[in-house]
Amino acid sequence: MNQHTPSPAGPSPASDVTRPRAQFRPPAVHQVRVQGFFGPRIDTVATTTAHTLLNRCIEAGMLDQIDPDRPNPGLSIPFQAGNDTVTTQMFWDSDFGKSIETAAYALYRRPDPELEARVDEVINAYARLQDENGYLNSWYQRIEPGKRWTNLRDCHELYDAGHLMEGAVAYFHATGKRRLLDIMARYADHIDQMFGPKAGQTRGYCGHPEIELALVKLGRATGEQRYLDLARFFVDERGRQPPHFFDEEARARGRDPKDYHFENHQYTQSHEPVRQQRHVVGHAVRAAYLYSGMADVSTEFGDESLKTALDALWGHLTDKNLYVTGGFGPSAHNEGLTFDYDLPNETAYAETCAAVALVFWANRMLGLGPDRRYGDVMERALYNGALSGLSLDGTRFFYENPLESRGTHHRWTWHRCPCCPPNIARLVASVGTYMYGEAEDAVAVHLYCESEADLDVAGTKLRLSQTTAYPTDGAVKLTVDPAEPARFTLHLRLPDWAGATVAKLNGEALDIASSSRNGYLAIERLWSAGDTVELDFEMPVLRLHAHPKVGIDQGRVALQRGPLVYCLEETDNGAHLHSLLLDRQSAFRCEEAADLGGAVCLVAKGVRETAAGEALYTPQEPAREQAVLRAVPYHAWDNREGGEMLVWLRQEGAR
Ligand code: FUB
Ligand code: ZN
Repeated sequence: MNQHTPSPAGPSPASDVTRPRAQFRPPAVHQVRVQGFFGPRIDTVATTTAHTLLNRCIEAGMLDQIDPDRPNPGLSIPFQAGNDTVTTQMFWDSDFGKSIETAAYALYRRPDPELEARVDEVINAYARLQDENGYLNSWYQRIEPGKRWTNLRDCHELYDAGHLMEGAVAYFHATGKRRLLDIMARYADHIDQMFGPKAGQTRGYCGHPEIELALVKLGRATGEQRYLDLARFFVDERGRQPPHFFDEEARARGRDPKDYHFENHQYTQSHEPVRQQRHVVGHAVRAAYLYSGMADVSTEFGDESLKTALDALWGHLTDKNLYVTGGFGPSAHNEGLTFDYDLPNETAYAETCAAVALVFWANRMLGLGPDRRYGDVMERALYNGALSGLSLDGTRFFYENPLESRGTHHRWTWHRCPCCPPNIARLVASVGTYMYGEAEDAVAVHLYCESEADLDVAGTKLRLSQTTAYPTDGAVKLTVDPAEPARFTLHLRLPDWAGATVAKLNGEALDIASSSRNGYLAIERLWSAGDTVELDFEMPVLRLHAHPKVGIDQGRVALQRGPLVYCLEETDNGAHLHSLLLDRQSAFRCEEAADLGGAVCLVAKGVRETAAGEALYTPQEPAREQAVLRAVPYHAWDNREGGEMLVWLRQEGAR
């Protein structure tokens, strides 16, 4: 299917800033045809999940809420405990936005007139709902009229707008249908009038970032510079004080700003201006959406001051607060961060949306130039903490992604707060776009997967194909086919988990050490059709140790092979997974698991301990017997018989 290009032509550069020399932009979804590991997963989203999302949104009453031709459903979900201003029903528009986006990407994979008709029905309802002045929010138009723009801190109005904008851009590109794009452009115009630094405008921003990155997408799709400027305004304005915008807003509602369940505005990352921020704090999804928007604004406006903050935030997250699965945000209380090295396993919140948002953020950091610090984390979050959110059959979803379960944690079919299902679905359906980056005189391969990409570089069309069984195997053959011979640099990520790596250009060995920059092999040359690069990443099974400050993981290891983190499940290993110890010297055998869609499982030797008796405490050592341990990829857990699960394993035997 063709990408539908917008009119007028793309956005013009901001006039008062210099753009960075090499901006790496992800290709559009349709430019990459994905097979291999992600191929069947995209097919499942296209054939199943895209419909499931719409079914469940509609069953939950969301269409009743947005469609003015249907009876007003009123409040159907009670306000959240401890917060008398928020119900998840307030952000149902965002669930439709993400579901429309998923459907749009699904349509590239597989024409589906029924799916398209269903999306059109939702869009038509939004068209009927939109106010004369462009305003569009089903909660404030139908359930709580008269209160719009009174509580940006809690009530998600701009967040909803952002997700509908993302859906609109994706649906326009996939189908060429402008209706939702035009609706959201009108709404963006309205928001642009409402918010800004001019007299009569509100100098505010949303409690849940999202509008920033969405406006950049809308600006790029429509060519409207004002949307990019508005994105920059929201980024710049955040945390500007005193007085704090949310405090003023609360007072205007007749409320005491201190009457709030989270202190000091860290929850919404508005505790200080974004350029001063160095620590990832507060609600995890909000954080990663904000940083994604900041990275977009940094790329669009060549704003190095944002990059300084983003680099520090990245380091703080990945050095001290990231689960080995790429999930983050350990606490259910704030759905977010607590203190450094606080990475509990069984109670890990690690919301699917947070890992998905981390992929978004990493991908945008890669827009500033290839750097393994970002590419590796993007891969870790994608293959583990994000992908776990979707069952193999595409119909069930995790919200929390603990690294240990006593057998009671399972995917659900729907949730009163269904933010995660359409988030992981839209990510999987568009995963090709995360694999590559295009710049004026360079192309980057961030993720390896059997695929074919149609890119533009150095003034020519380029087809870049990957032949590989990755992540089952670390051998990747890239075929470079420019329409005309062209000089450009091909950047290829060298994953940090790889053992010995061999690289060849047209069959000749390449010296990796002298040709790498920032963890990417950089090959600059005049490329001609049929040139090949072969990479062979050794994929040892790694036993990862956590930093000593992560107390709970001490004396334990997490297994990783290639990008995949592993776990034990009760169905393979019997109950009481904590009684198993991995043999320190054991080799690992890779086995294909037919009951997990052919995933590679790791089999190793170990022992099982058995308690001496029923005593809660005893001086007697437990008895030990030989055992075989079978580990499965973390993302694939809870797809068979339910039971215990464990990522961090004890070890035994001589060092
Ligand atoms: O508030 C909107 C979404 O719902 C958040 O991103 C998730 O954490 C969930 O609370
Ligand atoms: Zn979520």
